[in-house]
Formats: sequence, C-alpha cells, structure tokens
Amino acid sequence: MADKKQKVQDSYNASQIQVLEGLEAVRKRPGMYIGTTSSRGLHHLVYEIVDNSIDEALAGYCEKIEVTIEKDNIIKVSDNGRGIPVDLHPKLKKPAVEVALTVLHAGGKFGGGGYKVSGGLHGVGMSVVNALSEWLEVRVKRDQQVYLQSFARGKKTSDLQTIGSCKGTGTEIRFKADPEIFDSVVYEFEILSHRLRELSYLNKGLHILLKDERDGQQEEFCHEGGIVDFVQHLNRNKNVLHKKPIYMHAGREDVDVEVALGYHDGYIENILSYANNIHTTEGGMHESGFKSALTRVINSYADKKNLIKDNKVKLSGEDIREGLTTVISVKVKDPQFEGQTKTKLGNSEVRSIVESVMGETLSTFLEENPSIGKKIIEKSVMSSRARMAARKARELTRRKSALEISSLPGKLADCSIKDPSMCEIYIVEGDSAGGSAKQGRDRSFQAILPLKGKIINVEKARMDKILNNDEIRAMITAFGTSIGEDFDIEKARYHKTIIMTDADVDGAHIRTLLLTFFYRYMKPLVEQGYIYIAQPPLFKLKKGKTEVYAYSDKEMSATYQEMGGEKINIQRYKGLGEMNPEQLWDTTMDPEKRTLLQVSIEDAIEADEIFTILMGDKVEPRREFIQDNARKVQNLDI
Ligand code: 0RA
Repeated sequence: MADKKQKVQDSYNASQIQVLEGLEAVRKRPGMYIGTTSSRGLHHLVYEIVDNSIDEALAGYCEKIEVTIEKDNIIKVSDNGRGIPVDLHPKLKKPAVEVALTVLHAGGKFGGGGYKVSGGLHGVGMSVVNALSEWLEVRVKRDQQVYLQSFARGKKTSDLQTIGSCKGTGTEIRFKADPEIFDSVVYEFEILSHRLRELSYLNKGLHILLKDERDGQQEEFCHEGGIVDFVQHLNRNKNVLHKKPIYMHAGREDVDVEVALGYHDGYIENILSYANNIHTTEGGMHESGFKSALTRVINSYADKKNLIKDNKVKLSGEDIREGLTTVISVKVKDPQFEGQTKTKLGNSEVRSIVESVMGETLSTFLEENPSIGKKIIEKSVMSSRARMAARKARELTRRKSALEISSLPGKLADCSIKDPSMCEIYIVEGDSAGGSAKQGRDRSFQAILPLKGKIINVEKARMDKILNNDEIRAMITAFGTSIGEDFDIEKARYHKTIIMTDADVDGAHIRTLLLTFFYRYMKPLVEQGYIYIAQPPLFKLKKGKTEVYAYSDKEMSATYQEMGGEKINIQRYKGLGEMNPEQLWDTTMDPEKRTLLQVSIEDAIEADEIFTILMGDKVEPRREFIQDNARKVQNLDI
C-alpha cells in the first residue's frame, strides 16, 4: 500500500515539475525528446508536425498536406483539416492551440473523440518542435476566421489573434529550427521526400506535396493503392511471380490490419512492418503473427494439394519467405514500442489478429489462384534444398574453425586490445593499401583486413556459394559473428567496421558489394551503426612547405583560394596506394582528425532499391540508374 502511495506521489511531482519547467526542459536536453540534434533530429521536427496532420487525415477530415522548405530553411506544413481548436482550455484558460504548442505532451489531450494514431518515433508532439525553434507561427482557419499566434524558443510572443476572414478550414505551421540547438539547420529534400513518400503509401489516397523553394524542386505523392502500390514499387525492378500483390485488410477489436505481399524470383526476403505509421525495424507482434500464418497456410496448402513429392523436404518459414516482399501496416489504439531502439511492437493481442486475418485471406487466395500457389510451393522447395546445402557448407566451415582454435585469417593484422567496444577493423581495398594501413595504424585498437580484388556479388548467389568465397570467409571469421541465421552480434570482435576503398568507380563498386553483403547477411551490424565508410582525401594542395588535404572538389577550390591561388601544386589522389603509411594515418585513420561516415539503414527500403538496381538481374534499370547518378556515384550507397 505504501508503495502505491509513493508512486502516486512521484508521478504527481513529476507532472508538477513538467508544468513548472515546461519547454525549458526540452531545450536543456533536446536529445531526450528527439533523440539527437544532428541532421536526423532536425528532420524529425518536420515529421512531428506532419504526424499531426496525418492524424487529422486518419480521422477522415483532411486529404491534403503540403510541406514547403522555404528559402533560409524555414519549414511550412499546412493541411486542410478542421484546424486546431481555438476555444479556451477549461482549466488553463488559454486557447487550445496555444496549449498544444506550449505544454509538453499536450497532443491528443484536447478535442474529444478519436485517438492519436500517427506519431513520430518519439511521439512527443508539436510543443517540442516549438521549444526547439528560433521562432514558430501557427495559422488556423476555422469558422471563416484566420487566427495567428507566434512563439520564440517555445514562449509565446503574441496572443492568439484573428487576422482576417476565409473560406474553408485548416492548419498551417511555419518554423525555423534553432541554430543554437541543431548542428545544422539545412534540410535535405531527399530525406524529407523519402519519408513523405512512405507516409503516402501507408495512408492511401492522401495527397502529400513537397516543395523546395530553395531550388524550385517539387514532388507530389498520392497512392490510391496504398501498400499494394508500395509492394509493387519495391518489386519494380524484379521479375515477379504474380503481377498483383496479395492484399488483405481487416479491422478487429480496435486493431486495423493491412498486409500486402508479392513474390519475385530472387532470394531476398524483405518484410517492412509499420505500427501507426512508424517503421518497426525490430519487428514485433504483427510480424510474428504474419510469419506464423504464412508458414502454416503454405504448408497445409502444399499437403492438401499434394504438391511436395519429395517427402524429405519440409518447408521452413525462411524457405517460404525467400523472394517475398511484404508490407505490414497496423494501426493500434495504444501501441507499445519495445526493444533497443523502441521499434518493436509489443502489443500481444495484435499477433493473433494478424495471424487470423492473414490465415483466412491467404487460404482463400490460394484456392482461387492455384497456378500462383503452385509457383510459390515450387520456389519454396528449391529454397529448402539450397538451405540444406548451405547448412552443410556452414557446418564444414565451423568444423574447420573448431579444429584450429584461433583460425583468424592469415591476412588479418589484428589489434592487441580485446574489448570489442574499443576495437575497429579496416576493410581495405587491395594488398598495397592494406600494407600501408598496417604500417600506419595504431595497432592497439585498429585491425586491418586487406581484400584482394572483388568480393562475390551476394545478390546473385545463395548462401552455400557465398560461404565458399575466400574474401567473405575471411571477413566472417575476423568479425566473429557468423552469418545469416547464425549471426550473433554479441560475438562481434569489433564495434566499428570501416570500409576503406579508392575514390574511383572500382572503389565505389567494392563498397556497394560490401554493403550489400552486410545488409543481406549481417543486418544487425548495419542497424546497430557498426558500419562506417572512411573518407580519404581527394587532393593534396602544396605551396612551399605548407600541405593541405581536401576531401571534396568544393573544399579543394576553397582551399585553393585561401592559399592565394598561386604556385600551388595540386595532387589528385586516385587511390589509397598513393599515400604513404604516415599520410594514410594522418588523413584517414587518426580518430582525432578523420571523418567517418556512419552507414545507417534507417530504412531498408532505399538500400534495397539501390542494391537491387545495381546488383539485380535486370540490366535496363541498372544502366539507367548509373547514367542518372553518374555524377553522384561516389555517394550512392551511403
Ligand atoms: C483536435 C481536435 C480537432 C482538430 C485537431 C485536433 C487538429 C490538430 C491538428 C494539428 C495539425 N493539423 C491539425 N488539424 C486538426 C477538431 C475539433 C473539432 O473541430 O471538433
């Protein structure tokens, strides 16, 4: 009893403190509310505002959302919903719109009915955006009136006032992110367009317009087909087994479930799952419900129709999901996000709902489309056979390493420290650069693994073949994590894996091959942010005794001007091999000076697209992509 009282007291105090400190707390510790103050956090501000408009759309009152990046990186988000209420909050005696923008977690508390479905990763609400903005203005169109209120760094600078009359209803929020808070306040069109496209697939029929007034670019997203279009989009460069994705949609007990799936003739399983529009990269109950229904229904269909002649073959879930692209989207009243990155759906009731919806719809589909059913079974049987072969190959490698206890690859120059969290491994293109890296490194915590030539293209080969490739095997043993089904991140011997390749087309290709491999077979390494790309300099400018390195064309021109533009010798580095060990350390490996790009696959989608286009079987899209991106080729896979 005493415990309970204590708890009540605590939460009372907590809410008191919140009211007292208000948005000051957000400005003091922005990371607590938006995760980070890097570029990711900056873009998160936009999503947070857009999410509120999406909620209005999900409630059925808004069909159009416009996002504008104005000059000076001001963001404007407008929608044609009902407009944020302006009537006085009964307790606080302030307009509801002011409360929404100045009280932490006010979102969803005003206005009756409906429930908040959409929500950014942190689901913190508009007041956090207000707190982290140099200034913010809200305009509400309601009751033929236009209302305006302004704020600066979370505090109101004017009371709500009417500034004119109008037709229609809606909300418009303009804000300028605070440069005191964020590392950079420059938005990237691509990052915003990517998320807005995703949202338009997840909310069928919703029009989302993105305009960039800095350069006149704009894009409009609207998908009447919703996640069916999404699956078709993801599979657009693959040879599909059936033209129309299988689709199901049902609502049960406050849970809305939508699934779309489509098979292609490749080997990769791609499941994208969402809960309340949030990408659940760690999966959860909706994914496990889907998987168990799929395995059960396909096996019982195969049995019933007697489609498996070889009775040694038993189809596992992974066999059945080979070459399958799936989008699962659930909307839940009270989502529980769990897991390390809070992207795992924990609501257990969702599992059985997805399982039963999926089970019924898929059985019916197979009964009505026996030719597709047959293709799926044939494909799964082939996959099952390949998996058995892979298992044998893997057991062979494992037995080998069990015999020679520390069978680290001969080419690996390991580091002396054993604590993985302090260690890093450089994967270096070519033996000669590998040699320089070995000499230049700090051997206490930096390991070097040179790769000879190109690694195998993992998109075109199955596991058994991949495991026979020397370069791949060397990496697997060096990392210590194993691969695929056996992958275990706890066993990682280094918490940083740094790809270091030449700044030319071959280097870019090797980098893409490596990333494909990590993405397909060691995905957690990418998800946990263990993969990095080294940034060797592109130029050395020398004037007299002064030497300056430049890492891009832009930096080179700027440095050239700074150095006075005369009697400057410019050396362009074509390969890592042109640097001696000391230079390589100074420019690319010294933690004090180097820049590393962390590879984040925030969304598996884009990576999958790029990998498929670059690596897949279809030649035409690959050529187009390379032509389109020839100028960007250096950065295309990071
Ligand atoms: C609560 C109630 C009502 C509208 C909204 C919230 C609302 C919030 C936002 C945020 C961005 N755009 C928005 N549009 C609407 C409506 C209450 C009523 O009219 O009955």
